[in-house]
Amino acid sequence: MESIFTKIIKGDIPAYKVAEDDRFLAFLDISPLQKGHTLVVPKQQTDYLFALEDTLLADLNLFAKKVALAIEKATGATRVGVAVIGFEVPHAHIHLIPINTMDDMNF
Ligand code: DGP
Repeated sequence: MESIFTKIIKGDIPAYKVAEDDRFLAFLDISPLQKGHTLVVPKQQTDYLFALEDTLLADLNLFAKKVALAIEKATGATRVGVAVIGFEVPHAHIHLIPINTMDDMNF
């Protein structure tokens, strides 16, 4: 079954896209913990982040780094926090959350 993120990747449901290439997509989280909270996903549907093949996982992280630096610049945040949760949506993803203090990461 298609995940909600696959539907976003295919353009079947809308999302605010932050960055995209042929293998990865970054878009704003629908329930942001902070302004600029972004999800980075592989276009290939895989349930769990750590089930990704090594090269794809490594490249996803490099893509996430570029997005994180851009978020940092755009929001003026001190840091971009990284979270891997994956309870709600069974499609590998990384949360990038702009933060200024540890309290910003409370969830
Ligand atoms: P988790 O699987 O627990 O890492 O949480 C999934 C995140 O995905 C959660 O922060 C909300 C977000 N999310 C769920 N559905 C949608 C959607 O349709 N659009 C967008 N942009 N984000 C979504």
